[in-house]
Amino acid sequence: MQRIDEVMDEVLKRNPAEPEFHQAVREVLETLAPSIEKHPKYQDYALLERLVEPERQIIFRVPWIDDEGKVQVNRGYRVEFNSALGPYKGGLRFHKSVNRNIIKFLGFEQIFKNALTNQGIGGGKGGSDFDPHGKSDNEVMRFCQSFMTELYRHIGDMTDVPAGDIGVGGREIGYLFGQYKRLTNRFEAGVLTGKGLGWGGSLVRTEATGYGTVLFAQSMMHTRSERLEGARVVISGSGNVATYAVEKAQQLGAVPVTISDSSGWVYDPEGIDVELLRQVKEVERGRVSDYANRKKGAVFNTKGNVWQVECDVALPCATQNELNEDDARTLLKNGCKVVSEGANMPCTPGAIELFQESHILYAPGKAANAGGVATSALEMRQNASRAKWSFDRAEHELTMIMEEIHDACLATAEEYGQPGNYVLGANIAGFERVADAMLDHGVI
Ligand code: NDP
Ligand code: 2IT
Repeated sequence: MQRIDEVMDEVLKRNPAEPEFHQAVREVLETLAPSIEKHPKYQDYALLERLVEPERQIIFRVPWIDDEGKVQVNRGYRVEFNSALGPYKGGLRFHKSVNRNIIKFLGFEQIFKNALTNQGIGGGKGGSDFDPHGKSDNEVMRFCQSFMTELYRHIGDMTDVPAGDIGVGGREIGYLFGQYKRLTNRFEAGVLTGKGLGWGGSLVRTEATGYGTVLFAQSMMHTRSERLEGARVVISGSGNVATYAVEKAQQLGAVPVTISDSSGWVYDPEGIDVELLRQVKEVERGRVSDYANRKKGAVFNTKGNVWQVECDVALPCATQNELNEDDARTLLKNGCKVVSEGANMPCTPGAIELFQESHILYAPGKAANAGGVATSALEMRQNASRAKWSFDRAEHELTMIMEEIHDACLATAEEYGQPGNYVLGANIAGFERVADAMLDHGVI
């Protein structure tokens, strides 16, 4: 569609050298044509041009002192992309690969994901090129305090509510919250999510992304009268999302047989031991090779990747572009029938094309991993009412939200004549909610 091509050309021109951002925008724009044709209002008021332009981008210096007394300098980011549906909401990523391009791609995805949750949250993302690997607790604390010393002036429970992502978990949220509280002299619980359970956190937030990704896979399988029970599941990553994808898959009777990190991957044919995984990763901050050393029958590999293991279900839960066209071909050859993305944009465009051509069940991250941010919104609800829900209540709400997202994607795909196309369904369902709000608000 010419209108969409023009917007994409402009994005390429105005955002040079930002390949992941281009990829994320292209993946959304190229599915929107049927919606825009049906609703000409979406061509008015430069709606699309405004959608691809962040409302605000903040970049700042983060100086901190390491354990040797040496001054280190990192760069901090917060991209406040779209607030049509609510305060900006999205995680913070601490990883050496972080730059403006990465934060913009994640922030753009977050707009549509958050719209799909129906929880009244806008889209944003932030982070830093700080690498937490090998840093002491004190170094992480000093970094977080310095990061928040700039970030605090841009966030707030009605403005922008960060949370975790790669490299940011409970420990980092604790240090960030402490510094925010100290700088503002306010116990403003709703300013961050993923908080500790003793000071405003929600039960199930830790588990929510991984649980949701598996629940989404299960909902997709039910549309074909297939069952997760007894399925062999291949999972990448070994962090927050992967760990709780393993746990939920096991609870539902499936057998997850792999985990990975940036140094290699583990094949554990009897099924991953989630308690040992949590001990190695969450308590000891170790590597998947440490897991393999302690688990009988588990093998650590540095060649190849998890996608070469025969499976029924694949759950990429590590990082962007971690599953390419060759991997997709291998998965299909081995009989994989379901792919549900726990990570953000883990499958390359070539891989997605293969999944769609072969008509397996494929769910994009903005739908399948929305359980994390949805449960962050549940945390905000509890903070606003000073309530504390039980695990069962929070998990029940998460399950309902995941079902609603699944059904919205399916119904939208159906409405636009492409039944079973979860990519089109997720993009258009999210887009229309954001676009309608933007039109209501006028040109801002
Ligand atoms: P964690 O930091 O807890 O874990 C990340 C895992 O992915 C680690 O095992 C890490 O290995 C691996 N990994 C990261 N980068 C790379 C890389 N470049 N190559 C190979 N492996 C890599 O992060 P999360 O589990 O929270 O996040 C995983 C994915 O899920 C990300 O895409 C994130 O954006 C997405 N996500 C997270 C949500 C959340 O609530 N946490 C919500 C929705 C999506 P290593 O330690 O070796 O780097
Ligand atoms: O990518 C994501 O959705 C997240 N990292 C979670 C964001 C959040 O605000 O909970």
